[in-house]
Amino acid sequence: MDFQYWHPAVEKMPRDRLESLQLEKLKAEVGYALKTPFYTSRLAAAGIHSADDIKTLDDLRRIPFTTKHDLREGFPWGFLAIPRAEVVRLHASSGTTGMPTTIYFSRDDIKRWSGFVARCIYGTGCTKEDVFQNMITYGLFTGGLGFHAGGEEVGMLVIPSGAGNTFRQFRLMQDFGTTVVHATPSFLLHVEDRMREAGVKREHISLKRAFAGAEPYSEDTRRRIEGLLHIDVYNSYGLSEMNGPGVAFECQCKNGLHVWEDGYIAEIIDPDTLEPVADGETGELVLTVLCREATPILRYRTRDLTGFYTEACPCGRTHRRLRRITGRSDDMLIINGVNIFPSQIEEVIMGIKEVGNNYLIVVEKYGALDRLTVKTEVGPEIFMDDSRPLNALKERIRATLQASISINPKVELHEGGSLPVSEGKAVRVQDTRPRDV
Ligand code: DLL
Repeated sequence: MDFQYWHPAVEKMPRDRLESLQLEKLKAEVGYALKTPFYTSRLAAAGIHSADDIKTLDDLRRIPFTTKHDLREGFPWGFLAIPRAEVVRLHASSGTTGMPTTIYFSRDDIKRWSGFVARCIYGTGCTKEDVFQNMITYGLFTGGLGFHAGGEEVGMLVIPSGAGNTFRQFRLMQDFGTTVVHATPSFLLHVEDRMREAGVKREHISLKRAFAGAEPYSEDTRRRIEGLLHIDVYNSYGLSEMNGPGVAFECQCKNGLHVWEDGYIAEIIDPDTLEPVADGETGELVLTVLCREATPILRYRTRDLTGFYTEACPCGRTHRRLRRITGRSDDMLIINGVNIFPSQIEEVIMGIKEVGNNYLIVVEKYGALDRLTVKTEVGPEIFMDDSRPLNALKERIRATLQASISINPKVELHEGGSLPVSEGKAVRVQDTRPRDV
């Protein structure tokens, strides 16, 4: 196979040089961190007062972990390391109520991030001849603008179609000869379903590749999409705290995600003991950003469960590969690519006075997409046999939830005392989606 590298000297850099580069960048990043209110005190408590206190890569372990909770506590400016006037963009994590986690970028940060995404895209064999339809949400979510900029950097013709509106997507594919798409894996399956309904045949479109990520999916799902659409599907991993997409990506070998170690330091820890796991074992991924000056984030607990492949990749890249993410060490749900915590749903429904005390969150597959149903009990003042106020209440709950979590749920109302009550810890979430990762 002819492998294609965006930045061969970096992608195939010998490990010792790569690690020296990481140390240099880590020191710079600690320097930025010491300009933020949050890390100034956090690092001082760990005995780190200047970038020179970091002498080897092992010194990373002296730095305490950073959590999503810390980021929320630091909202809005606690993690900002540069003057506000030097910030050119912000992104915030999807679906969070109250205090979102917000990441700021300088102009150079955006350039570096686009470079990493371009590296991912080019490494799958794309060139400037390709037509790239970015079928993912634009806006505060990083998937849209992140891939958009990376695609332009490669020189592809980028169609900013955004997510949804399947029929328009087919139109665009046919009108402009789209060769590459980016979407969540569930949206890709949905597109395929709709294609058949719309009578669009495989030979009517020129699709060759897809980038699929932002939510977990299995190898079987990848194969299914590849078989149905006759394309190559590449797994794409990232998170808003680490810029967004472009953290780890599959190369043409499609066997594990290369983490760009000149941009990020990846550690795998045991989520209970917080100690590193043995090489190749599964644990929680912890990431340190090495390519951002505006919002340095050190040793971020991603909560994503994965492990490293220990063998070298035939493509010749020296950056280590992560296995497919198999789940999370917290209760965050990813519904059609949108992240939400059950507590956010609880906060909304419990704020509605007619809602009773018990509720159940059901997540299931509905066709290719995910469907969220929120079942709540109603208080005794609501009569279950009068449908008008019931329907109005249902609609109010639905609209309030949608406004706050960016997902349109189905709402069911149940009589007080009729939803199952568990004896021990309340079971509030029933996630029946197949988990065959
Ligand atoms: O999902 C960034 C992104 C955009 C990645 C487009 C890939 C493509 P967040 O909204 O902050 O950012 O969600 C990050 O999504 O911690 C994982 O739990 C999950 N996730 C992302 N990619 C994958 C993947 C974007 N390939 C959270 N496999 C992460 C499994 C994934 N889970």
